[in-house]
Amino acid sequence: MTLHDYLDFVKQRNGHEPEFLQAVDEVIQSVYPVLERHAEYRKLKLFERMTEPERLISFRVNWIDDKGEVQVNRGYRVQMNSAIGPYKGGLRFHPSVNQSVLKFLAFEQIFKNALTGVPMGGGKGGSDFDPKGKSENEIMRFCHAFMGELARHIDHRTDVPAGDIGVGGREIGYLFGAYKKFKNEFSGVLTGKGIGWGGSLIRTEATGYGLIYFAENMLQAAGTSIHGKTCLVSGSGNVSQYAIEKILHLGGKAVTASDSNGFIYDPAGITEEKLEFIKDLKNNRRGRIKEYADKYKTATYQDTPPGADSNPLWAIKADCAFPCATQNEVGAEDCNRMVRNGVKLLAEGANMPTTPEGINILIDNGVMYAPGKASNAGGVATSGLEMTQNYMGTNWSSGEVDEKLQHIMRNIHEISLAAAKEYGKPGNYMVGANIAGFVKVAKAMQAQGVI
Ligand code: NDP
Ligand code: 2IT
Repeated sequence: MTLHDYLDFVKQRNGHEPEFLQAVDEVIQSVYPVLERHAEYRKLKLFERMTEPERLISFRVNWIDDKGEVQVNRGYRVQMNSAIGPYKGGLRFHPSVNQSVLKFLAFEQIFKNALTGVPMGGGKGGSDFDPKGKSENEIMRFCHAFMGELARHIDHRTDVPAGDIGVGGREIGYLFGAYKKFKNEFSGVLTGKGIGWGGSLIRTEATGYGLIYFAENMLQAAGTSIHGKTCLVSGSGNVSQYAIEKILHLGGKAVTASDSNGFIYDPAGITEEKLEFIKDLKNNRRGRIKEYADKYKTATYQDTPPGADSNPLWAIKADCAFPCATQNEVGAEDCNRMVRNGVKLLAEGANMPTTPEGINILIDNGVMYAPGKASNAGGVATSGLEMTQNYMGTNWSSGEVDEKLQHIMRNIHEISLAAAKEYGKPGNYMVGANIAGFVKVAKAMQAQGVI
């Protein structure tokens, strides 16, 4: 089969799933040379099998809002691949959630989880439920209703969900409570749990911290470091908050944050105090990032019109860029501007935030580029550490978990570079991460037969 044949195979079966096709396209472009070299992988149709979910569950979620009206939402769990461990991946609650979005996320998760070195297969789930503007009771009722169905399909040795957009510590609590009640069982069936009831220290921080550890590895490989660098960060949720925190710890300066309405630019830098304001604003008060500029006069706020081709956040002069909000938030024009402005590194905190055209522009112009499946793997890796602690019935200190996280990110950096070099693309983290993740899963599927 040619590269085109593989793409056609997936297109024919998933024609109406643009995000899924985008994720598959990137991976097949990277791993085609592996398939050329390995007749046994081709014969076993490993790539074709990896693009077909092992199981895709879609279900109705009914709940009653505060006005007493019945609401109907759609819930999903995509159990994509279990060759190297139980299905593992987050739950996303956002109105944009559909089958295509969750299949792209579950597909990415297969390779990301393989890169971590922790035994976890790939999965993802969620709902088109919009948490915005909902009361605390509505959130709780929705989470309980959602788990009412999901509980039949998961187990701590089978499928272990966690958070993603719209699902944080609060939602994990309600989901866990429902699972425990329905199954009459206290187990590590979810990660991102609270400290004191099975959660791991550093899981909350892990994705953002891991992202900056990964970027620091890239910069050190190029003979420099994040110290003194000006950084653009998008989003203001879990990943962004802890990316900004780690940039600060390592002596860099984060100057932006955003949400679905707009972004703030603070040339003076986001300090520890200002970051605490963002955490309180987004995690407790659930307000808009605009309030940051109302409070801190060093900052300006700008609206970002929905559906625009480019975002002026990426036109700000800086050294490093960390998109941490959502898919396809960085387009070709944004990347052209970053190249013109001398941005040296872009590492993805979000999943698939850069469009394929954008990635090509970055790579062709020598910008160091890290794909999310490598650079944001610290979150799921630490979820894996939470699972291990749950299985062992123990709790590690934050120092221990942080050390393991740093080690994992360093290892992902090394194996990605090694795979890129082996396949004639030295320094290409995208190709390297895709190949290293793919080969690990391919070997496991080969060993387990056609099943
Ligand atoms: P949160 O829900 O905590 O925060 C999401 C942030 O992105 C918010 O600031 C939100 O704005 C903004 N956002 C969401 N959707 C859009 C949109 N369509 N357009 C513009 N802004 C948007 O999510 P996380 O921080 O957990 O996740 C962010 C990204 O990181 C996602 O791509 C996720 O898949 C990825 N990721 C998350 C991991 C984790 O451990 N949580 C692990 C690895 C990757 P607003 O405040 O207005 O809603
Ligand atoms: O995209 C991701 O890796 C996550 N949302 C985290 C998944 C997890 O199981 O911790």
